[in-house]
Amino acid sequence: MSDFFNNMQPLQFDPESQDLAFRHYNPDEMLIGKRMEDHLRFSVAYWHSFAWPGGDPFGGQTFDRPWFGETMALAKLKADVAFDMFSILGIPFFCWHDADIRPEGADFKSSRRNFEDMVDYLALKMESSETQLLWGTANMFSHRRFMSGAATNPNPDVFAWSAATVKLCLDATQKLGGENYVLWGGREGYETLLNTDLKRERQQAGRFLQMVVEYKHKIGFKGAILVEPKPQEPSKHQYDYDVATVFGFLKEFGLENEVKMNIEQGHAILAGHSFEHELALASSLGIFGSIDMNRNDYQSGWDTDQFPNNVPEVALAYYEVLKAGGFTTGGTNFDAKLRRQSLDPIDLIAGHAGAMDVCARGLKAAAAMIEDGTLETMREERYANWNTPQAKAMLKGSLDDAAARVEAENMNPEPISGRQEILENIVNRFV
Ligand code: XLS
Ligand code: NI
Ligand code: NI
Repeated sequence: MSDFFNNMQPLQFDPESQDLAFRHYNPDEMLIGKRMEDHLRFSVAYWHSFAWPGGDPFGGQTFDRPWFGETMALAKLKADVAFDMFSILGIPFFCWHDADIRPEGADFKSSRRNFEDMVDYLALKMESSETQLLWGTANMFSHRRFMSGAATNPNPDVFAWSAATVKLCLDATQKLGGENYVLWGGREGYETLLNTDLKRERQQAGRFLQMVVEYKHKIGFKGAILVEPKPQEPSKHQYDYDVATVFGFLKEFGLENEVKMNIEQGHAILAGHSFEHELALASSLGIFGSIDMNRNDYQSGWDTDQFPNNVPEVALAYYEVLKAGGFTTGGTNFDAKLRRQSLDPIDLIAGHAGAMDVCARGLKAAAAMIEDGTLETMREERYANWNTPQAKAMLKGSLDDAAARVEAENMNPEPISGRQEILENIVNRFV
């Protein structure tokens, strides 16, 4: 136990509270047959809350945390504070990158030792905590050695370093009982095609992912391997652009039954989609895994990683999650950071607590829309004519068959209203 949060007690569910409390997030509340906590499966991102110094492109560190610095003692203090926050929030999961939890060593070996010692320390902390590991991942984008990519690097030694890093992180994820392993390829892309062999780089990335899956099976890791799509930032163009692009990539390398998606709200927007589009598409392709629930600023156009605060948006996202059958190994990870002026310990708690409430409201609305059923009924009715034997047979027939039927039945299809406004009005009853 550290004194960073000044002995703050766990937050309670109290809809009337004028103080810091959950007004909507009530872990035990039942919604369509499941506890709210088990629907949402919230997770804290170690990197934003405990490793990020508050910098922006025009200025450096604004946060003054007592654990900043590259020593093992400070890394342990950081972990103590993290677990204090997990218990104040009653958060069921957390996520890390290797670089968030351990000090960087002088070479690979010493970084590995630091990492393994910190994994043991986290295991110890987890013994006396309710918080489990949602996923682990490797930071293969911050250090300058990854400046030209990890698996897609023109230098094969960086590929090797990356392979060694993921191996280590998968072992650690398994050791800590992690439910998933995530790969986000921040620099798996390019700045200019003038210096880039795109064909070769995609092959390298595909082989790398196959090697990760092979290793997962070798060690018997039971969790899911998840890829997190993002179109750009930091690279000008990233190969894991969006769900559709990654699905094509998985098919090409025979991985479509091995890898699922970790879909981030802000990344969906950067790719020119809505969050619910990416969720619905992943679900329809059988590759829906988990979500990173953090929004962008709609004016700045960058991945600003803000806590969610828009209930109608969040409701439509959870509507798709529920229609997909809900999370299995996945969850709702707040890959979100405070604004750089939010300096105080209380800001960290309030940021997460508020986001948990926003998600709870969204989930309640989504569950109510499912239970009400009107939206789904209207959607199904729109396709009702496809249930006729003639319509079903048409998909097995030829262009000739269809053409013959048009003339034989003297068809003259009349357009039918799509009822978008009516549907949006129905959604508005619930949010
Ligand atoms: C960055 C990504 C990153 C991943 C984990 O935009 O969202 O934080 O979630 O590497
Ligand atoms: Ni992101
Ligand atoms: Ni993310």
